[in-house]
Amino acid sequence: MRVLQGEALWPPPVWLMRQAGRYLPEFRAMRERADFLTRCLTPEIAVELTLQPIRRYGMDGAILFSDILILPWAMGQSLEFVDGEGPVMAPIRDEAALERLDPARIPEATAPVLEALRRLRAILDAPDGPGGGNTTLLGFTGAPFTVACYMVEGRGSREFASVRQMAYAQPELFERLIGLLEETTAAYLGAQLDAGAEAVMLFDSWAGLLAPDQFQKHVIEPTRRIVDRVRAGRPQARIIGFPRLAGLSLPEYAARTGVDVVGLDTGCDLNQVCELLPPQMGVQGNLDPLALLAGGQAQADAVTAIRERLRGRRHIFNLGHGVLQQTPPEHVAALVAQVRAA
Ligand code: 1CP
Repeated sequence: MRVLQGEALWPPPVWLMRQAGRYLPEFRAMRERADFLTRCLTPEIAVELTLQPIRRYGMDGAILFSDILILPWAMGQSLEFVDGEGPVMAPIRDEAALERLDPARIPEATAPVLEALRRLRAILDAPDGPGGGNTTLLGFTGAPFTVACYMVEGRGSREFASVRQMAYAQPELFERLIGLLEETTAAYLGAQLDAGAEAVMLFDSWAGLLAPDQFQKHVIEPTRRIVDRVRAGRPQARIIGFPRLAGLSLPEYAARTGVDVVGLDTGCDLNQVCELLPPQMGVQGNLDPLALLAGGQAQADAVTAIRERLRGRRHIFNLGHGVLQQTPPEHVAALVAQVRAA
């Protein structure tokens, strides 16, 4: 939280994207007891899964156990998590399908998520609880473009060609979808902050698939409007933006969206980042998840390089994308110990 509020800390704080996940045996044990949506929508389970990596590693950030697809699900789009395949939804390809989405359902459908945040905040604020009263509680959503990718495609994809084609071929329909997501995302992030999240993160995992002018229109502009709306009633709201694979559009994203900290993906060259982003801009990242999978000296060298290169900057140590399922949990312990060494 201190880095989000403007301080540069040494050593930097650390948490990891997908820190609650299948690489943890205690997560796999819970997985056998309930399907994915049930885990997201049962406060006891979501709280427990959020806390697992805090208990094990004492991470500085606890990210709510949930998913970016909860929002379209809450508006009535069907969603199923299929083993070995990931999310499957009834794709939205025309006006009629878009019309069937009902944002009025969101508050009731997401009530269990907000309840989980309330409970987590009470647990994490306790000085004798997990995290010792020092762990920042992070809420999140997907950013409009990335959520639209899944809503239109109906499943994961490497290219998300259907959604990118819709942006050119049916611009009105696409812009209505992005507009709907912009509005509902801002409201949902606000509700998460009001329920106890101390900061929120916008995951734009597929932002880098867009051509530059489309990136401007469907990533930067909606993000800026979401940030403005969230802050309208909450000037103190702290927001992390993660425009994955943004490449040369990263400086403009950092300058124009108003996010407090920008997430760096694995491919970001830190020398360029330091040159192109203003010195007061906060950054989060960006260890290669494959280095964490490999462990040993290669991991240690990569951690040292990142830590040292960003020394003196507002930096939150993290990966460049999520923890991979095959990652040995000891590698994460070694990472945290090394990041925290004085
Ligand atoms: O139990 C399981 O096997 C389900 C795997 C899983 C998990 C652990 C999914 C399905 N979602 C999650 C949790 C999750 N998802 C979190 C929780 C907090 C944490 O980080 O520990 C977060 C922040 C997300 C965000 C998310 N979901 C993103 C953005 C980040 C990213 O990875 O790029 C995306 C794209 C999704 C969609 C999604 N949900 C689940 C899967 C397998 C996917 C990806 C599908 C694909 O391949 O495109």
